[in-house]
Amino acid sequence: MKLLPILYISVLGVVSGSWGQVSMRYNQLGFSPQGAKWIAVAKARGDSIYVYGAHGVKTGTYPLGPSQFWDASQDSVRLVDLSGITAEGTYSLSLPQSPKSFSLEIKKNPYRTLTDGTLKFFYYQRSGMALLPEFAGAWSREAGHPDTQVKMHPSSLDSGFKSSSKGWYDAGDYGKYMVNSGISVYTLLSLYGKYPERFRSRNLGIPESNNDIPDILDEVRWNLDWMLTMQAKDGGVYHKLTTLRFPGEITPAADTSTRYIIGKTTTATFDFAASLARASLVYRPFDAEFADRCLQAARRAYAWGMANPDVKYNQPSDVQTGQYGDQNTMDERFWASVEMHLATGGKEPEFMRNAYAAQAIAGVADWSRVGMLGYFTVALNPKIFGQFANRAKDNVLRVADELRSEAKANGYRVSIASGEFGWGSNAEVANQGVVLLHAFDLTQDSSYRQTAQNNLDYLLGRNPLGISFVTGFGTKSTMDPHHRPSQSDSVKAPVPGMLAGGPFDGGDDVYNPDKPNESWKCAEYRVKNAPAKSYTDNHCSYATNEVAINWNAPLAYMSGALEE
Ligand code: 9MR
Ligand code: 9MR
Repeated sequence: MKLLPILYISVLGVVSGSWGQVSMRYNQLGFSPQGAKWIAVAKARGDSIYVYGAHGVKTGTYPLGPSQFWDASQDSVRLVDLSGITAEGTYSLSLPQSPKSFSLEIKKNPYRTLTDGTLKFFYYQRSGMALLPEFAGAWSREAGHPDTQVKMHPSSLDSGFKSSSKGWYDAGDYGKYMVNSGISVYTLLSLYGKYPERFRSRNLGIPESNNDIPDILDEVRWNLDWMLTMQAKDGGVYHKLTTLRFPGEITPAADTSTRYIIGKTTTATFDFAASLARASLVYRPFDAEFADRCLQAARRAYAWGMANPDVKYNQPSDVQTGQYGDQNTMDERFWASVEMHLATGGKEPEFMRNAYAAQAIAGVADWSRVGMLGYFTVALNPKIFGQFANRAKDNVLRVADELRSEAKANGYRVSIASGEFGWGSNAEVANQGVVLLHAFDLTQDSSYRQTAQNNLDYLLGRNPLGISFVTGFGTKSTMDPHHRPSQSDSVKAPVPGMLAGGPFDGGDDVYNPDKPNESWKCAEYRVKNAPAKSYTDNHCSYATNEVAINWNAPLAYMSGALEE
């Protein structure tokens, strides 16, 4: 007995000494029986890997592909294709003569729970509601931010107080931001619109689960109800609702500083118009009165946006919360025009005229670039958009083709290029996946779908860090995100189902010895010239480890689309 610990240590020594660096990076949630199964192997010795099935029975030996270097991570990996293995089960993977083994799952619908988990995240972000244990489990908490008496900041051009309750917290902070709400709501509604039958009876375990409306729509409604409160009498839409500065690492209920409605902008107004126009279509079969309200509100917002085409966000000097500032309002105008055209059945030619005067650039979408959302809508609805649908389809395919070739240039098979690692790079990967899935819908060319799957594999483990960036999902996943509810509760595990922002070497959150008063910042974590490795799983890191509604939404879209 006494000898055992010594033996154990010496075995460990062998592992880390000669084999510690070997790693296999792959989707930690596993693969479906018929799906492609690519594993990236780093620091391999030899040219093949061994795969064992149940009871250690050898399934086969699989060859490693050529070594591929990626400038974004400054490392090389070799790919192995296990797609030939189609029987469900848990497999063990190892290299010849290596004591280290890795476990891989093949099962039906491996991403179903991920879809539900990423959607449930929005429930955990609810403002103005207590999260009860029956729905929130260990992450139950008191209500915070009732927002029934929100102060109008002078920048809103209104005065007094307004009730503006419900809505989702944007991210790791407790603000509610209109620009970011627009793309998040739209992405979830378009996921539902694409696969209504998939979501009809899915139970997310939220307070509304027992009503007759699909849970995903109940969840989105929580935020739509808030958005509707943010419209001014003249139709314009306020930019955000936050405190003047970011609160400390406290629970929602403890954050009792005065909240303000701040700014009124063209981008917020068009984003509101676009997403509420879409909501009017999606909710009509369930609640015609609500659908009418959404369309009315969208019309008024749209008219304000056309009459006030260039009101940009200027952060007032007493405000320090997120800006979501955007210098270009044309893509928002385009997107809103397209959604208004669809929502009104193509019967009011003015919307389409305005859309095509707007000249939006087609590129991967994010909160500031929403042109692609409009192109999706046009391309998918040829009956309404006529000749424009083909042009829009060309735009989508052009971007998708670039992504598909980019993905072949690195051994992780991910479509993000080294120059595209910004704040929230994981969301860029997910939004690229959304483009690829639309390209697949428009052509049925399965190579687009496979590239989207590759991006999902990247987020769930086939990346230079070998980590799943989704909390609670995978064998080694993000544990310490910049997310105030997770930081301030007593549960060790973070709220599940959240996508971390991901690798980025901007270093906004890195401690600089010249600024000793910023002692709360992170120790240096960046890897020189390797943005894809510049990540730290520490709550200090809002530039790489925060979570956000506009990052989870495209992940939910990808997971929902790829689950069957
Ligand atoms: O928590 C804030 C996060 O949501 C923002 O993305 C980030 C950048 O604006 O700022 C975070 O808040 C920090 C604040 O700017 C300075 N004090 C420390 C806060 C928490 O790290
Ligand atoms: O997602 C936003 C990113 O594109 C910006 O570079 C960054 C700094 O302005 O802000 C991000 O958005 C944050 C927002 O301003 C406040 N809530 C947290 C968001 C995610 O970090």
